[in-house]
Amino acid sequence: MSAPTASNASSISIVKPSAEEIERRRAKLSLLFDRYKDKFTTLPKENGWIVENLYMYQGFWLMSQSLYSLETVMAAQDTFQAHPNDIYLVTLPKSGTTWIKALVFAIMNRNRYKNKSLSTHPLLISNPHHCVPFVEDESLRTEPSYLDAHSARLFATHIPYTLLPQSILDSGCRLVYMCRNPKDLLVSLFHFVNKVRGKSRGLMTIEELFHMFSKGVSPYGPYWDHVKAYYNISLEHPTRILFLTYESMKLDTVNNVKRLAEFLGFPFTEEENAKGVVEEIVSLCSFENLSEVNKHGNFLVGVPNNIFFREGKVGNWSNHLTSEMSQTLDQITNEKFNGLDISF
Ligand code: PAP
Repeated sequence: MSAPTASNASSISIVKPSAEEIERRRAKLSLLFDRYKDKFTTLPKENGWIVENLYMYQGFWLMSQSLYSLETVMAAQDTFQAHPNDIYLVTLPKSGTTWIKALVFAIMNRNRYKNKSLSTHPLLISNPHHCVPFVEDESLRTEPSYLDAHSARLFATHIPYTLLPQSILDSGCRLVYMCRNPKDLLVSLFHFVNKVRGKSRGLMTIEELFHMFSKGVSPYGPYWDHVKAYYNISLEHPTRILFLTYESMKLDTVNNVKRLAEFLGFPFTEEENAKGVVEEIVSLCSFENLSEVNKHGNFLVGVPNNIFFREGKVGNWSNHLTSEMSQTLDQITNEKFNGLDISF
């Protein structure tokens, strides 16, 4: 069988935004802060993890006054237009967003780069986050991120299922959801949050973050509600939503990449399988390779590219959580996921 659609991914100009573009986006962001500011003065709030506050909006905790925030989610809800052949990669922060972005981008664009020098592949010269835009970011762009809107467009998002822009729900497009063991996710967030906060804003302890996380107060959380909603909908619509875990991806990346490609309509041909194309993609997107490519430079001001690459392992939580913390999180997870076939 051939893979006729592997060249049908929309082209995206994968360049780091210029200083002027960043300035224009910043101006748009402050307009959004202004436009939506009255909408959440009455919402319950808690201390934010990265920025000052998290607000409870339609059942989920979202940051405000930041790039990926209540305001940008509200703007996406108001203006984002999905297309039926779009693909959305959905994750909670620190569930493997960077990895799944790289893998799906590499799967969809494999024919575009196959005859070119490997060193020109976007994943070898830029951060995967520059290759796949966030839905939450889209309203800030001054230029559309996709020129050819008729082909499959690839986006990522952290937005909970019930808060997705209506056009995504209505369009019938495909979604891939990747979740991760909450204990590893929490530890990954702990490191990320403190790197972003830096010493000037005061570091947060794992105890503080554990306490908030267990209560459900975490960016785009409660963790369990986010995961459960996508899991349930993936059972109802298995051809629309593919549910994956970071842990199963780590365990058998090759077969999961094949599964992903099939699901997305970009299956590998027998010839590609025989030539080892799947293994090439897995190696291109490996933690070792991407962390080397992203060793230097900044993704955003104050956010270095290497912040997205730390250990890349399963089970790192055991170096940071006490056995009481681990037991508490296991207990909550067992209760919340009772009857669901989700294991890590
Ligand atoms: P984001 O949601 O802010 O984009 P995300 O990419 O989901 O972050 O999370 C980063 C985690 O994925 C890090 O996990 P750690 O802190 O436990 O180490 C990071 O190391 C891991 N990661 C990044 N790239 C890869 C990869 N290619 N393979 C496996 N894990 C990866």
